[in-house]
Amino acid sequence: MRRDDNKNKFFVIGIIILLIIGVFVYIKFFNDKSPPKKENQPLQNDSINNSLPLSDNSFEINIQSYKFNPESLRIKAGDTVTWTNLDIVSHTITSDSGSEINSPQFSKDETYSHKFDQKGAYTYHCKLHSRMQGTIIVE
Ligand SMILES: [Cu+2]
Repeated sequence: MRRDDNKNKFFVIGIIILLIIGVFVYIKFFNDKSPPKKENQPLQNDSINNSLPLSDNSFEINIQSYKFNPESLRIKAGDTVTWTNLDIVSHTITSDSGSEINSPQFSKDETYSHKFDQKGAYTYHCKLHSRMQGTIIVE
């Protein structure tokens, strides 16, 4: 009777130890196998370089990774420039002079357009990120 009790005890303890080891091995295996966490960002495989004019009097500048692309653009008086924000954060297009260009904050996939009627060199920046700088030269 007593011998059987001990046998059962060891049997149960053995099962518990095996279960603990099993769970431990399973967790380790599962963690190693789990793929790296995905960022909550859509993939952007179609990174088109849009520095080409859209038409004769319309140009596009992409904002990506806190940079204007192209940073410097040469256009003619009467041309329109459209900035497209590809970053997940908002940006602005703001003239260094304080006039000419003064966009509101616009967020991902939103655009801002401005028509340049006067010749000149227009330097601009992002109000939220002062290191973002660009130039539009209107001839
Ligand atoms: Cu910005």
